Amino acid sequence: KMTRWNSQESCNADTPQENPRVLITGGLGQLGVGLAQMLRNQYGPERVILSDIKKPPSHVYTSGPFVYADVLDYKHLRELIINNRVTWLVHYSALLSAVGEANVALARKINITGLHNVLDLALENCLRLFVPSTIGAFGPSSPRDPAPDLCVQRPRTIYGVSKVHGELMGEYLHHKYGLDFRCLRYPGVISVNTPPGGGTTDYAVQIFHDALSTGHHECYLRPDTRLPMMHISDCHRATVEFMQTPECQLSLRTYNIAAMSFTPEEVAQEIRKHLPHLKVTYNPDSVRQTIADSWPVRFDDSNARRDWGWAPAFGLEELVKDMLRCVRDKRT
Ligand code: AKB
Repeated sequence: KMTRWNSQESCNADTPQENPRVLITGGLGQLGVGLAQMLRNQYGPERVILSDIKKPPSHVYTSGPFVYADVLDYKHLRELIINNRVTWLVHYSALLSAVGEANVALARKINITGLHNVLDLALENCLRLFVPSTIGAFGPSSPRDPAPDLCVQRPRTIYGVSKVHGELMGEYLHHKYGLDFRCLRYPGVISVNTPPGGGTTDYAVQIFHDALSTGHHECYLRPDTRLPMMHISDCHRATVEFMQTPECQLSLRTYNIAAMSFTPEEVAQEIRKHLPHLKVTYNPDSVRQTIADSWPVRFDDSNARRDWGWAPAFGLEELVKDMLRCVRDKRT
């Protein structure tokens, strides 16, 4: 591997950032396609490359460039970055919390070894690097209501451990070598078109599909489990706005972003305003309940609001209305 680790050279601001060329890893997960769409609307379809190790559905091929890329293959990633003159890298490739606990070795490989490859490449090529973190980067000893940006972080999942590692490595490389590392801690993200895969917050997506199909949702969390959540369009907008913020405005490199916090019972109540017959039964699963109990119930995102103007557009009421409309449209 070629890295700057041993050199005194640091990344400087000579990489043009106004009209970026973007590579998104793990692009076929919950977040990649929507983010690519938002970036392509601003910068043009050809400037945003989606990548993953899976075969995409045909609409992904037609909306802009897609390439196969495995984050564990350093040389191939390097080739992609150089050949396409990439200037921004969005690293979405990761195993989520619940699936990570079921496969710790694989989670360690993808979430930590994959991240190391991406950090090295970003440093070597002076890229602006975005790595998402999460409410999962906190643990039972963290302040939970609210969790501030800077506090004790002792997560008890491999997902959380890998995310804290990512936050710390990125910040270290920023301070030591000037890497333009940017990280947002996402809440649970609620989306229709691309389902989440193997997270602890996934119930909050499934409940909308169940409400409109069988009218019955069996929830794997207790009714009073409160977690921070966000509509996917707020999540994409936060990411784009954060990536566009001039470096001099950032007092931190890792920010919490918040929109709302709710419990399964509260979201069910809000859905019942539109579908009064929704039935929810509770059958807490020990892995996901334990994970959720160790996560913050609320995020303090005051630094993001102050430094780069973060403000969510969706609260619970707007989220429920929009989700029901989108799930309905998808079913017809
Ligand atoms: C998960 O539940 O694992 C993710 C997350 C909150 O990071 N959605």
